[in-house]
Amino acid sequence: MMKKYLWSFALSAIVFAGCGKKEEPPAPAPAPVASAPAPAPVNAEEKVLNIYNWPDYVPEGMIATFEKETGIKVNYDTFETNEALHAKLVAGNSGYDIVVPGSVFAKPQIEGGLLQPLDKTKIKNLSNLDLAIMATLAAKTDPDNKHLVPWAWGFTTVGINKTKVAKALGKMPMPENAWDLVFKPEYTSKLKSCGIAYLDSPTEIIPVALHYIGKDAYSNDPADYKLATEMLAKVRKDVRIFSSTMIDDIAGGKACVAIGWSGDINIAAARAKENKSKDEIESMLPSTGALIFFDTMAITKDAKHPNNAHAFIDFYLRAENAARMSNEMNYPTANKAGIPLVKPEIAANKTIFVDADYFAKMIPPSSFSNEAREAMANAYNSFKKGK
Ligand code: N2P
Repeated sequence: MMKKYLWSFALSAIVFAGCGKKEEPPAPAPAPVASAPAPAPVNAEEKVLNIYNWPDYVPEGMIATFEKETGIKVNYDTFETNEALHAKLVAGNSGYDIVVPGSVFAKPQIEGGLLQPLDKTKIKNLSNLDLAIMATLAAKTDPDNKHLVPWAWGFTTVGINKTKVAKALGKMPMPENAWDLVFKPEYTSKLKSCGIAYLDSPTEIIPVALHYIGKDAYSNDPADYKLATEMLAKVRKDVRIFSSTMIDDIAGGKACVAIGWSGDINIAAARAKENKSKDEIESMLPSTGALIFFDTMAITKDAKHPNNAHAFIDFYLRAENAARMSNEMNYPTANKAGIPLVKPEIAANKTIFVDADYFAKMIPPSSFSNEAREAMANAYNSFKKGK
């Protein structure tokens, strides 16, 4: 059953470029010399690694395990939006060795020389990755998979507090298309009483709005952004929160309906249960599809600790670590070797590992030109300001 969704990637993948590199025969070992000087250390880097990732994405204790095994001290910081990470990379000297952009942003970052090619000889666990996903990334984002290694994938969708939404809607039935709950005035005017939250990022909201009005979610045409913001303007007064703390906002009851990320909505659901809330929280599968994202690890062009960065990427790619990410963070892994280690209840959760049928409906990521992103940010900011 798990195979089904993986195969659907194969359908969307263009070609499998066979990367069968020829192995060089190992060089013969040099004869020992009595007074040979001590060899220079292979890794002369200071034992530090600076990682910049999204919040709520790394299983508890995983970083500590890496530190213990390697003696490398990890400084782990988080960012809430692709825009925030991108601004740091463009400014340069971010201090970070590993960053985890969404593929929509990774593409311009690669093209802009902000990320360095990986030394694949240092990442033996690359072979654990799903070839179909890697082929998709190569075709759309990172030719020959030179720079990026998937951290996780997931989708942007609608999350609801079922209990509160049912109450706020009263006699009105749930719409067939869950996007109506956040974009259609008939619904938003009712749901504003229990709280509507949007992710606070132009490149999260404008693409879903474009999708909702039947445009290409990755349109680079500012005229389309105008149409999207015209639609959004009609519900602006009903949106309570532009959130960068979505898990807390949903689990803590500040929002009953949200545009959020699939795994985070599932984390909120689990957190509400832990807190003994009677409300049921659900990550929806809108009938017209949700927007897929791939978040990818990459090494910055000016990384001071590239060897340590490669060591961490290889560590994260161990099957058991990839599976822990899925099990604890509720996002599907692109690590094929890790799939058999995913807990049955996570593997069976259709809002984490979606069925092939639904997968086929989802919108794969693409990217935007720098000009398009600027126009989108302007459109988004004027939407946000208007009330
Ligand atoms: C963080 C999830 C980030 C997903 N928990 C969106 N890139």
